Amino acid sequence: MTSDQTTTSTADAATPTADAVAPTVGNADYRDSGLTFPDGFIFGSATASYQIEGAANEDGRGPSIWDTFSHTPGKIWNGDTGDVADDHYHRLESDLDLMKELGLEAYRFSIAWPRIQPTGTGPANEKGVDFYVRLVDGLLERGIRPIATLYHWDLPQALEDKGGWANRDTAYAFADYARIMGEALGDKIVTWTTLNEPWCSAYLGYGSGAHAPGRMDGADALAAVHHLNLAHGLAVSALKEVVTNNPDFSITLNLHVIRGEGETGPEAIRQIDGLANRVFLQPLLQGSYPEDVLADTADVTDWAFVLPGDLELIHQPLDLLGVNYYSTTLVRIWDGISPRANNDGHKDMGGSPWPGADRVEFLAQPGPYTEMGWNIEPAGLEELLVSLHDQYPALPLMVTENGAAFADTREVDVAADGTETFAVHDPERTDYLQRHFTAAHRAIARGVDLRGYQVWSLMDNFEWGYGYSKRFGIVYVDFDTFERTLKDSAKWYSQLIATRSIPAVN
Ligand code: GCO
Repeated sequence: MTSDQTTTSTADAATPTADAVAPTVGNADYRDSGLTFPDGFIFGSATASYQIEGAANEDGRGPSIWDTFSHTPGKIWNGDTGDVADDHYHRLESDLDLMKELGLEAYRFSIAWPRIQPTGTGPANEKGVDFYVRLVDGLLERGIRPIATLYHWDLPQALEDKGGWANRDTAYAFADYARIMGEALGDKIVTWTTLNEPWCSAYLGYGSGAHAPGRMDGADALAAVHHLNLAHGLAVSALKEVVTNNPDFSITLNLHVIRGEGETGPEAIRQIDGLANRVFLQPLLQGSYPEDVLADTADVTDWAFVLPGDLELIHQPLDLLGVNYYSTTLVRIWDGISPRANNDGHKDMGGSPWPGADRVEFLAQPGPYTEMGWNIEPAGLEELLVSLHDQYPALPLMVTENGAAFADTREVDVAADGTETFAVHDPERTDYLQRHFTAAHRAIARGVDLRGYQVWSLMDNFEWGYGYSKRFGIVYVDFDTFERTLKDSAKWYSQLIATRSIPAVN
């Protein structure tokens, strides 16, 4: 896919087209409409198992680290848990119908490992496998491409009890689980994603303590980084042995778009880029760890957990790289005197998600902001996609998550004839999506091989440490009745999918 294949039409002559606008000028306006996406570009939406399924104790599912963590007092806003979540497990058919109604071309979901292997090892739990077979068959019947993620953070608790991702054995257990799923669904899945955001699993789970399992140890976090990378490589190899339909193999990373402030900015960027981005990209795509990261973290760990041969196992050919993008990061080196700024966008539970980078400060950034307090900067998405393409020109990309939380409320709209319907007017989310789809389109126009875009999220759900307090969905969920209501942004997105062209927002 090149810019030649991208057609640009202008619905409104006053609206600049991608080609007419100078790329990446600050935040620019990024409110183009009428931009048309290339044929084959896949519009979809994403969710994750623990965030939507519920049915935590049904059909043989074992406990995951998120069950344990969410049931630990003080870890989650309001004491919320994923026990019931969106009750998606019981509402599968109607949720599939909803996806069809929206016109989704793809659905990115994750498989709950503890439904498949309740203790993380051993034979498959057939009822758990069956749920995902029904999900995938239901998607295919409706003409929706299944994009399956094997791990979106719900590690079986029994594996955590043996050391979790800090233990090398977990990587091998993951490959066995991948093989089970490859055997069950290996003729149906079009894109296999091994891991979602290993940055979060490693650093928030084992460093900062903001995510399950809530450990706070820099050495464990770095061991987790390596074992997650290894798990990815082993899983791709295992899947390749059993699948029969020539799918794409991928991983999804939450790469950080990092800006620096002042003269120490470049050094701070180097350190955070190493820990956040290069410690994943380089082993996955080039088969080595960045020397500067090994040096920066030498006081935290000796990296003895990297065994001979590991990097070859990690460095598997990738068909697609999944990119999750929400906002940017601003850093500099702390002067050691003033209070140290810590605005890295994650819940502060006491530990650090940045082992070895103790002198880096995370600065507050200019708004506007989403309900998460994250700055809205569509230019960052364009910049990220273009820079990945420049570094790895042969690697196709897909936006596997982008979206925003806002404080939505459901209202009753009364039509002229007196008919009452629920409605959720969420202009901020539509505006956010319009700007980020524009950014994606501009990246395509600059030659990026971008294959699709999965909006986060299909429906409001359990937002990890923030529980149900943050609504990311394009579909509103009433957490008492579980009734689903299309937000205005969902209707806007439907129109985008139907026309393949960014609709204007009034
Ligand atoms: C992530 C996860 C999602 C989140 C979303 C909003 O990227 O953190 O993949 O599960 O819900 O990103 O924080």
